[in-house]
Amino acid sequence: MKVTFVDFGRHGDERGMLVALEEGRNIPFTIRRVYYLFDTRPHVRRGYHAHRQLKQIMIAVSGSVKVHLDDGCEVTEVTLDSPYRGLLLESMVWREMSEFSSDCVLMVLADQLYDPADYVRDYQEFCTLAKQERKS
Ligand code: T46
Repeated sequence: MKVTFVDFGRHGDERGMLVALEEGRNIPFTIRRVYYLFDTRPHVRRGYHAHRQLKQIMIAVSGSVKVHLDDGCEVTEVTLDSPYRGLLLESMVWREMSEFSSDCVLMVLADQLYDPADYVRDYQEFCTLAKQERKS
């Protein structure tokens, strides 16, 4: 599966907790964009796409969310519920996010600027491309 959990060091003391995300140290790519999803409505499922090139790390900095993942070979579902655990997604992974808690803030670090042409939104096309990638 082209996804990996990444655990971040926690700097805690009597005042509370702090996590630092640093390019090339605990983030294995150049951070070119950061965005976050919040105030997601109940029962919403979103995503339904893969990326041709983009790599990302998702972190539930607050609350929790389920992520359905499919790399064309394997399908799995994980829960993100920790501000010190990220999920690294390589390119060509189909993702669907669901069961957002009302307090969920899902922060995403990406190695490219926003580019709608990088999205594969048709599942059949994704399966074909993933198969071609495996053969090459
Ligand atoms: C992903 C999951 C986790 C922008 O203008 N700039 C951006 O950088 C992004 C990510 C989105 N947008 C606009 C495009 C849409 O009008 O924001 C709107 C919502 O984006 P989208 O429908 O793509 O949201 P999700 O939740 O389906 O997917 C997003 C990311 O697009 C995607 O890369 O992996 O979050």
